[in-house]
Amino acid sequence: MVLLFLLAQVSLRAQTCTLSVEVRGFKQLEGVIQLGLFSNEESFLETGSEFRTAEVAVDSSTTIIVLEGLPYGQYAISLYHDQDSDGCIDKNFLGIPAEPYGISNDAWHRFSAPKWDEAAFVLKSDTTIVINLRH
Ligand SMILES: [Ca+2]
Repeated sequence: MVLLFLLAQVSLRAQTCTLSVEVRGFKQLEGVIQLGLFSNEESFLETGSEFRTAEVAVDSSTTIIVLEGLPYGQYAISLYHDQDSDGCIDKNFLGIPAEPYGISNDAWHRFSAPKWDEAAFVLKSDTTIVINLRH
């Protein structure tokens, strides 16, 4: 009985790891990085549907955001440099981001949002990814 209980404990505990996100391409060392981690296509880029969010001050040209305890799986990241720290991404009159932003795999289209398949990556061990900001 004890053994069965232990086996159940092991199998129920999801394997987790740490994801480090290195952000490059800052033009100004001020404000914060706002990061959204998404775990499926349906929620991708939907504000409020993030699997996890993070906010990190930008005070160095190399900014690394560490996300710990993530279950193995497929993820995609959207982030932006909130230069004025107002908690949202500023946009111009055309609705185009006026603050630098980045997507995992550096997925990008000139006139549309990137798709999940382009931005998604598989996480199954401690990993560091690099995202270059677009200006
Ligand atoms: Ca802003």
